[in-house]
Amino acid sequence: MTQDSRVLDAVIVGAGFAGLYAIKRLRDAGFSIQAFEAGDGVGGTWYWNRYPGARVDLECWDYSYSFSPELQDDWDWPERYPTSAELMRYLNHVADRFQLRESIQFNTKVVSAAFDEQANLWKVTTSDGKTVKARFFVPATGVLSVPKPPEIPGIESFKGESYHTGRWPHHEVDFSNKRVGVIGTGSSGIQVIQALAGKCKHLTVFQRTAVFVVPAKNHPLTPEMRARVRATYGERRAISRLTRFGIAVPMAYESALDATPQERQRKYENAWENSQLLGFRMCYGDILSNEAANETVADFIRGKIQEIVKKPEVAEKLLPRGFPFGTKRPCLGDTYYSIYNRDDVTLVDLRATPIERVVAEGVVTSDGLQELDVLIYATGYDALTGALTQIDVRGINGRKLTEKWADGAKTYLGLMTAGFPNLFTVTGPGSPGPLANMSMSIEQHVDWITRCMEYLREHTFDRIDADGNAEASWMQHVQEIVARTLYLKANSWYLGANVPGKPQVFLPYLGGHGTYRKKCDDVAASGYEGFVLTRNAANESAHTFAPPVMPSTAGGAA
Ligand code: N01
Repeated sequence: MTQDSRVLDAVIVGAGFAGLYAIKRLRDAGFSIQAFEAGDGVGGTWYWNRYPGARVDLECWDYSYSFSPELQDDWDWPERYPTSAELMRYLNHVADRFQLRESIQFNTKVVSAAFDEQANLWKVTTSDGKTVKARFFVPATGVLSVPKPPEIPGIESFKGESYHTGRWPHHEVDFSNKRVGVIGTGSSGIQVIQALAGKCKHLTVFQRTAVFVVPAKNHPLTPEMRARVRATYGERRAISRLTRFGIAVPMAYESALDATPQERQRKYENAWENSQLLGFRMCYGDILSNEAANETVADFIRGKIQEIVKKPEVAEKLLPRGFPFGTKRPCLGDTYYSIYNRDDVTLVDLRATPIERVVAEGVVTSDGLQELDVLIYATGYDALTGALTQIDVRGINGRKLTEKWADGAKTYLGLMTAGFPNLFTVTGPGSPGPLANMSMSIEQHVDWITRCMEYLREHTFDRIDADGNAEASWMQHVQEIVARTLYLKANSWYLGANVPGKPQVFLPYLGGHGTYRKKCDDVAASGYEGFVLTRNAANESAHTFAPPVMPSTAGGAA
């Protein structure tokens, strides 16, 4: 083990959207930093997710950095929803434009991070056997970065090619004339399925849960559209920062149940035709909080599926049932349902015929063997906590983070977890994270963290930790808000329900991006209410604040 003699201000983990911005912001604020990235390039989630059809489901004018007007001005998005390749081009451009690569050590994983209480320093060990010390530890590791194993017996015995969507190889995969199987029908599965239908000899889709897929209506952007996007960035971002989802879309407050069936039909047709991810959720104020209201949307979409899919027995299998619309993330796809009208696409309903095992020739269900040449696992992620708990993180008294989070992650504001001083999470559990515009949430978190570090520097504090009571109140508040919604009625990754044995605690904060942003700003303005700020022993003693007041979520939960 080699010790890097430097004592840095911060170690950053990851070079995706969050890591790149953290490098830029902290460096600009005069902090000495070092970032580590497991991949051999920047891009984070987009570096790993290169499967055919991969693209973001938020529009480019929302899913991009807002920190630099010059960057906004000179970047032209070719399509409404950028592909993974386009996002990689963008993030590489950002890394070059702001000379971020010089602060990143690639092909290097952070293995462990231990807090030295005497020195108030994090000792960070990396996969190349080196250690480095830093005042602050900033894992910008993303919420969906650790692929979940498929938990199917025999996967190692398959003699064809197999891939996980979240670890797609960097070489071209040839599907022509091959029998391809896809296991999983979440956002990744829906995209890869649409991309491969008609591009291989036969496509077999193994579906355990049918999801709601609404039209993407993706299209190229004309020069006029691009000019309009650039001209309206400022206004759009300013509005977005105040909204529930971090996106400038109009909110609805009336109940779906107060509208006539004709009015609802009109609104839902409009949402279907002019769709975007939040379209249906924006039709009425109670879609995500009232089961009967939610069922009106679910019914409408089921009707569309039955219209599009010609074989009634196939359509029946594709109808999402058993969870409210929107409580598992809805997917976007323009051709998803129509591909099942093709003769070279087969849907296997795993509820009726479960997978028993994978064998050398393919997948065995209770109905027999499906022979395959390529098997794609689109089985999701150990979301929200997986990337952080993979690192051996130890806080005060050597306590392991995995031990503290054994019954579910606990944080104050999704920014810090008590007992792990000077460790900041970016869009961590307990923040709106994946239920708001991720790029905007990332900027908000990194800005807050940078201002906090500047405050500590200015006021000569050596350590900041979340107060245990403030953390407990915040996590209780997170649970109170979700309890007002329908989200707990689905087995989603928001809840950890997709990973066997993972504690099932709903982790994203549903009070809304705007409300949350204000809460974080108020906490900072109060001198970091709910945090404990201390100086080294020789200096002064602890500086604590009263437990925080929870934000009012006028307008209801997300
Ligand atoms: O993962 P998922 P994902 N046997 O967990 C099934 C973001 N994202 O990678 O629902 C059989 O949603 C599982 O079935 P079930 C986005 O936020 C965004 O697709 O557990 N099936 C499910 O169908 C998204 O929500 C974009 O019953 C198994 C699927 O695999 C998040 O990433 C694109 C199984 C997993 O779906 C995660 O999406 C891609 C098993 N053993 C991703 N295990 C865009 O921006 C799991 N499944 C468009």
